[in-house]
Amino acid sequence: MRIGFFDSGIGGLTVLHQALRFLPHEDYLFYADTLHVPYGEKTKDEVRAYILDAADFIAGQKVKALVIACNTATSIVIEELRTRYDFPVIGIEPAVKPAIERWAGKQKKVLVLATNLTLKEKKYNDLIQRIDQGESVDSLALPGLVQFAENFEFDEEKVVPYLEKELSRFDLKQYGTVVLGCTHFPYFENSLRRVFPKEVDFISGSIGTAKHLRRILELKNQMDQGTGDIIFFKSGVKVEDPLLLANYHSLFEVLDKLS
Ligand code: DGN
Repeated sequence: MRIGFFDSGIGGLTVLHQALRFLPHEDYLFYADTLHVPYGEKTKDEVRAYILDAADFIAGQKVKALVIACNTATSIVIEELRTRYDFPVIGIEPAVKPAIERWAGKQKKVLVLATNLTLKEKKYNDLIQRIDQGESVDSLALPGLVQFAENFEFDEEKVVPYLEKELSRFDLKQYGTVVLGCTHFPYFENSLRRVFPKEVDFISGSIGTAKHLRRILELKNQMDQGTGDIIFFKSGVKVEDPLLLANYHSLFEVLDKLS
């Protein structure tokens, strides 16, 4: 049986990319809700309804697990999805904890980049309160990066000026780690590196999510002997267009060059 992956758009492919590394002998179904992307600027109720629709569709395709490869969606509905289905549902959240632990006592702060909705949600605010009362964490929403990614626009000459403008009010020297708290952001690691001082490191939750998925399948004895095959859906419609499929696959190459 396939493993379902869900995101509002192509961001989730940054998580699927890691799953293909850790679980190459599985087959996958990737669902992008491109009709409703971006989620980050919508209301919680709107986004919740879109996710439940998409997740029900994916469940109808008979998957053995579902990865919510979207920080925004995870922060809103992960608990609800876990009670809704009888297969495991795995989410992703900003990797704030490992980022803070790294710099504990070393006078460096952590900057979390995510969507507006993720940063507003209780799940994120509880998380940073719990870790260190939010003292060494700053955060910033970068909706423009989601837009660039959805337009397959990765040209650093376009992205860097956007980042410079958005980050101009921050003193970038104070940060030790930047948390990529939106699955669309890892595509822009090279542009981000050009803007931040070179000692800064970047961390996302995608490796942790892929390893967690593997652990769950191992525990349930549900590992398969697949080939890493992926079928793609855009808001409920199977993607058959060879050009678009080639574009999706080319994103894995973009990510390969980064890691
Ligand atoms: N990729 C999603 C995330 O990780 O939060 C959301 C992007 C969006 O829809 N704005």
